[in-house]
Amino acid sequence: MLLGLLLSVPAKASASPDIESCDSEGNTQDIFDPGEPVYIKGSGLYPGCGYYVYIVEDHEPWIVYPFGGYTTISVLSVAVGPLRVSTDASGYLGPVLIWTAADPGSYDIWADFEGADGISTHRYVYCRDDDIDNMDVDTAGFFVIPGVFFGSIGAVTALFSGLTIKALRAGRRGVNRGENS
Ligand SMILES: [Ca+2]
Ligand SMILES: [Ca+2]
Repeated sequence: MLLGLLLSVPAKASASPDIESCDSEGNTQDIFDPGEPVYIKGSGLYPGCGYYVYIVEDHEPWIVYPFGGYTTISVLSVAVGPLRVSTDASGYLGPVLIWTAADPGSYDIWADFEGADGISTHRYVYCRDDDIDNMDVDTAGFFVIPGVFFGSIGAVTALFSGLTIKALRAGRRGVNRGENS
């Protein structure tokens, strides 16, 4: 009975396929420094199959075929790809290097299913056989921003704090002098 149920499940290894931006060791990472390498990992995908991976500028909304206005490659701004990747026999993917040096911006990742014998697919069309990395940092799958940007804000804040403290100290000294005279 249990075996029958197991055999009847669809080809995908998991009910919730997932691809994710990550580091070289497969740890999920959604914020990168410019120039940092971006990797992809996946689970619950079609086992032993190929996907064409694209990094695209953050897109909204992703509309799955065959709903009206469904998302195709023509409305996407491709930053990297396609890069053909393969899943293992259990439907896992990567970590695979997909971008050697990231540029600043907000991005989604699209894994466009290549198709397999007996499975219909739609290349260049976002359909149910595909998967996306989306909505992790606001509406984007990942975000690339210079760490030094935050560093500068911190430095400016520290500078102003220092000036404020100096002014307060000077004021206090003035008060003290006034008291002393
Ligand atoms: Ca998005
Ligand atoms: Ca992500």
